[in-house]
Amino acid sequence: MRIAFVSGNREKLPDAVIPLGLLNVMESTPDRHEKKLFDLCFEIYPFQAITDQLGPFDPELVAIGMRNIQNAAYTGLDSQLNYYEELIGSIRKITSAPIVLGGSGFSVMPRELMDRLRPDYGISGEGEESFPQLAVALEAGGAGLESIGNLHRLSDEGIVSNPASAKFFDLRNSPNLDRTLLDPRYYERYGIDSIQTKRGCPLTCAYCTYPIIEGRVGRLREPSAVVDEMFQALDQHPEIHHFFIVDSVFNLPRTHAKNVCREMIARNWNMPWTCYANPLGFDIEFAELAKEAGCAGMEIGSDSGRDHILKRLRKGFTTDDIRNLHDICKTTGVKDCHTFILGTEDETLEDVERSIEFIVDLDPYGAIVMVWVDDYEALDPALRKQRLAFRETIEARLTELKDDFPYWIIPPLGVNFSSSMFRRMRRGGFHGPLWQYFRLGEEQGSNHPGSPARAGELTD
Ligand code: B12
Ligand code: SF4
Repeated sequence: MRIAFVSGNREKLPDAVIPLGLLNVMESTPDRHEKKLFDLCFEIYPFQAITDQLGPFDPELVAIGMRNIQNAAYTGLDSQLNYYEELIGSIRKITSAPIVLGGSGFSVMPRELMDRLRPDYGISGEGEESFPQLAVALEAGGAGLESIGNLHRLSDEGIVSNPASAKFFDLRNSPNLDRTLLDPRYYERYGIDSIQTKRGCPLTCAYCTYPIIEGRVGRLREPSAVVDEMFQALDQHPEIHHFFIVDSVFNLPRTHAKNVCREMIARNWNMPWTCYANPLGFDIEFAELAKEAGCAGMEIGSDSGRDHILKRLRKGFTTDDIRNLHDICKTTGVKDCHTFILGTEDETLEDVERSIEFIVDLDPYGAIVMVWVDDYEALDPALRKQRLAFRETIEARLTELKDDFPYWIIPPLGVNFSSSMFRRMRRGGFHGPLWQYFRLGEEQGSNHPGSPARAGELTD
């Protein structure tokens, strides 16, 4: 079969990120198929580009990767859905090949997206096994479709969704990823690469969608295979300056994380990297190993400065655990950046105020302050209306505070978070998460390029 793999993602904030998931699916699809990657990230006219490029390839199956349904400020569900609708429409104009949607964005609400976007098929969750099975079933005229895990399809009776397969993908069977297939502009312009060391998060935070995408069952890659892939990526793209470990939480299980760090140290890895970390299971040995292995910083989903909210969100940790993590980071010199989400369901303005006080008192190296947006708001106008007024009040409070904390990142207000500022900082040679640079001035004198003042020069 001739299979077109189309990466629809065009988001460039906080970085343009390689289509790692789609590449995994493509490389897991047997080579007897003719496969080609089409990436719309850097296309100025994406619909025209896909029409021009897909036509000559004449695909028999089109697999679209939908990484996000939200934008970077979590305000963009409507426009993302309209974009994908138009993308599917453009593809339909030039080919009658069946269209399959997949990816993390699709997996968050597969049935709603099948209904709204009307692709022929959708696969939620991991695609390494189910997508090749779909190709085989389609070659056989549709035989076996009903046994493909997490397959969604349109039928006369509505949307038919198969249950998930009994087994998750064994990461030890991960394909060797050929990054020469990727658009070099990811590396030339952003200098960042993505690496996955494991899948599955055992925790049960209330709002979290990650288990729908990659499950709760932990599956580890061999540390040597991870570091081999990092070195291979560097060989293929010497413009890489930074790696992001995309695991939902790198330090759980901590033995695995420590072993990955030990492998990097043993092999003299010397390029900076960032990961997500969790206050649970965070210890000084991990922080020290990470630092020695080149960790430039860790991002922590701390979420709230109120214990009863952390409990309601089922985070499994308390504000004391957040403080403990921060203290360890300070002692070991690991930069910590905490994301706080203000105004989650049932939160009062008093809770919001106390959380803000907590952030000020904790004084982490970086703070990303978000305001809660429910993915379903775009599909439910009544819910959106009800939430909007509360969000606006919180945003007004953050507007009052922003000048006192010039290094806070406040995406809904565009504070330290705008395409023009990011573009200039990237051009100025700043790689990886930009929060790492916003307080360098405090450490090294305000003329350092990373000082808020200097970073300010790089903004509008
Ligand atoms: C790491 C990460 C980041 C890092 C990325 C760093 C980097 N250099 O790569 C950072 C912090 C920069 C980031 C930013 C954003 N992220 Co993010 N991110 C993740 C995370 C944790 C892992 C993504 C990843 O690489 N996974 C590894 C790959 C291998 O898995 P995958 O892409 O899911 O692919 C698998 C399946 O989805 C499927 N699949 C993929 N494509 C296809 C295609 C077909 C046809 C099929 C059949 C299957 C299939 O098979 C793949 C292999 O199993 C996910 C959550 C999660 N646990 O998935 C969120 C996630 C993808 N992010 C999300 C969002 C919203 C964003 C932002 C828009 C907002 C933000 N947080 O700032 C930006 C956008 C960035 C951009 N340019 O697109 C959402 C997307 C869903 C949504 N609600 O819109 C997620 C799911 C988190 C969430 N909130 O639920 N992110
Ligand atoms: S720790 Fe992170 S990935 Fe795991 S359930 Fe909680 S929010 Fe989701």
